[in-house]
Amino acid sequence: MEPRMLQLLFVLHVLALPVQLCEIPRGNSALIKCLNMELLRLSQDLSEELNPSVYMALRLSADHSLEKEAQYLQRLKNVFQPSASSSIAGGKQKQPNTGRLALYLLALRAACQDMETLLERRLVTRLKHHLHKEKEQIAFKRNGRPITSYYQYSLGVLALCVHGKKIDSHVIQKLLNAEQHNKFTHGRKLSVDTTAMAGLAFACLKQANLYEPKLVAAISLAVQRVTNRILQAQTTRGTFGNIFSSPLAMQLLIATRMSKKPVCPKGMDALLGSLEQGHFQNPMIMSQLLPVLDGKSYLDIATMECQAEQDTLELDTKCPGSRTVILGTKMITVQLAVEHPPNPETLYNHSIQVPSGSSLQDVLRTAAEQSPGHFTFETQTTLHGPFLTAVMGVKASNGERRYWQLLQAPDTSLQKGISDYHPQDGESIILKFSPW
Ligand code: B12
Ligand SMILES: *[C@@H]1O[C@H](CO)[C@@H](O)[C@H](O)[C@H]1NC(C)=O
Repeated sequence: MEPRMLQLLFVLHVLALPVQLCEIPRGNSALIKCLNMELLRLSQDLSEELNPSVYMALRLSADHSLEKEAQYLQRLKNVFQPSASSSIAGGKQKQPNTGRLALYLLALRAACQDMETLLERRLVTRLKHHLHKEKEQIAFKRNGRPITSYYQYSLGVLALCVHGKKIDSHVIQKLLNAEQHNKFTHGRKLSVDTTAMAGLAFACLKQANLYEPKLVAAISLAVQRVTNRILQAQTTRGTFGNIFSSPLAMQLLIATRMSKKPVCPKGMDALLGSLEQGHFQNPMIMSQLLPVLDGKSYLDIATMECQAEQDTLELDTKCPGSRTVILGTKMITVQLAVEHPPNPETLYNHSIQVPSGSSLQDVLRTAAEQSPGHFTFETQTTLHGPFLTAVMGVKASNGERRYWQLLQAPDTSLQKGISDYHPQDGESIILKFSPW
């Protein structure tokens, strides 16, 4: 072989090396296939909330069940883009917010949908309009915040970018400012999820080739800073932030080709370990995780071609049945308290008996049955599951940036929502009206 050829081979080898280092340890392909199968099953379950993120995960996967994916896309379209005819039948739909619209646009790109038709162009315009309004809200006063959150703002930027659309430089600038002033936080703590999503948006903008050199330089710097922040958030266990923010954090490392660092296999091990133990039951989180296990990120949607795909997802793959918790005959006791600072008294504090295996939502329902008119609560369906919006008449209003935080006494914030969390016997739960 010619020396130059050898040189080239060497260079290629070195280039390939980083990816190799963060390969999925062998023997996990069945585990990953089962996650894929479970998401496919959820997409067919009509009682589940329609979720564009689930569709994106199915599309980014190496294995497919094309007919089922097409069916799911159609159902998404019916809800997110009701055509003239179906809106007569179904009445007026609630307009999706910035984040949902962004996820839907990402899903359309993952379907290689033609975006030049009137209907699709209108969607892009609508998202641009949403981002414009979010931007105005940030500029409205010193320390202004977006209408929704920087997470959804980033999703919006990412979606337009993945479609190759040029984004208003002021909209980008606001996200850059937020990064520089450490605004990707909840309370005083860094939100790894938000930081990762902003990082994905920056990484896409950096590659877009649509902006002035000065802006590109600022974006590149932001990619670096955000990535470093994620790397610093790695715990000794290998997770970035908690286990549920790790999928998005890993997506960022994959997108920025930081997967060569030793942090990557450690993060991957943590994810696979938790997957094996059945910790990923929430469809939204599962949909953020699956691409990672295929070495993909949401950025890869930008280059999807949707050709030569084949049905390779075998429906008879042997997987552990979905781990639905069966209610026991034994009763357990859970202490439930409600706090509304600065009010020093607890508004409510009772011990509640429920069958073992009950969710926190079941505990709340039982409490409401036991003290009708006293303990009340309301929830709202989201892509993540039921979100607790009001307790004893106190509603978390949107602009106020307050929410009902779920705590294990005295002050451990729960990492799961009311329908996913299953308290143990003797556990003490506090619902606390908190700022974020
Ligand atoms: C922003 C955010 C919040 C904000 C939402 C307010 C707002 N106006 O945006 C605040 C700070 C209030 C919040 C609260 C909580 N959150 Co939160 N949140 C997020 C984040 C970063 C983005 C969500 C989003 O905008 N999605 C995109 C839009 C398009 O989808 P959506 O369905 O319309 O979004 C709404 C819901 O996601 C809802 N929401 C936010 N968090 C949660 C959590 C649960 C369990 C549910 C059911 C709904 C929900 O608020 C969004 C805006 O309305 C995600 C990160 C992620 N990886 O997904 C974490 C995340 C979903 N949250 C999480 C958790 C644990 C919580 C809490 C349960 C924490 C606690 N101990 O109290 C509470 C919810 C309590 C309740 N009242 O039910 C976890 C869920 C993990 C899991 N196992 O599923 C995540 C993944 C963060 C993490 N890594 O730990 N959250
Ligand atoms: C609720 O009551 C229990 C026992 O009556 C007590 O131990 C606990 O501290 C109280 N919790 C709160 C938050 O006040």
